[in-house]
Amino acid sequence: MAQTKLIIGSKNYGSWSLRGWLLAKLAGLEFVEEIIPPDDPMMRAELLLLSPSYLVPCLIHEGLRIWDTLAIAEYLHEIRPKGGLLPKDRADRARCRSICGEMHQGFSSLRSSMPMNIRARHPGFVPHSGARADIERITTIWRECLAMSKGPYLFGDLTMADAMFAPVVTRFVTWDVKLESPLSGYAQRILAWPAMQEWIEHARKEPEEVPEFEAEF
Ligand SMILES: N[C@@H](CCC(=O)N[C@@H](CS)C(=O)NCC(=O)O)C(=O)O
Repeated sequence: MAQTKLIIGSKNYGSWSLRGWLLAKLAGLEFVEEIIPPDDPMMRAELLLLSPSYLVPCLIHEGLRIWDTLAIAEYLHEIRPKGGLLPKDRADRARCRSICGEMHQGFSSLRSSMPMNIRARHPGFVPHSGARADIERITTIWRECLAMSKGPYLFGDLTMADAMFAPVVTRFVTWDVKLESPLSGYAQRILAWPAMQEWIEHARKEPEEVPEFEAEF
């Protein structure tokens, strides 16, 4: 049988890649990763041909290509229904899907003005009003979920929602967004998730630097 592959971009800058990778880990999928280095145009051109949208992540499983993070999450839930990607309770599943959808299509101010850059630190950064509104909504989501589930993760055990919001946790570290309890504890638990630790360690060692993502905003 053909090898399962996950095509991803930079581990330091690629927030969608991180989500796809965490989802595959959460599902317990065995896969090889194929990394498109941000600074090698030939390699990028070749590998991106594998992804119909020219975007990463793209999962290749049993001859199928799944090229959108939310579609990957739902596909993984279909092939690993007991993998815990979605909560057991129907109402929780509905809320989990709703907040994943919100993360997938929204928070554009935060995403554009505070990009993921695991290695970088911007102490004292002041987000603009659009990003502040996004932070407010994200922290409200986390607070409500943790209050309902009692933690330790958004829906008790880890689910696709934690993978979808994990890059936001790293953004909050990079851009010095201060969190109070219980959100600070939640952020710490996401950072301590062994799969996150593995990703962060690789991101720190990644040699490539993309100047446009290194700029101060
Ligand atoms: N909605 C897409 C977004 C994916 C996306 O924007 N990926 C970025 C990198 S994180 C990308 O591939 N950009 C083009 C490139 O890197 O060449 C998804 O859910 O997967």
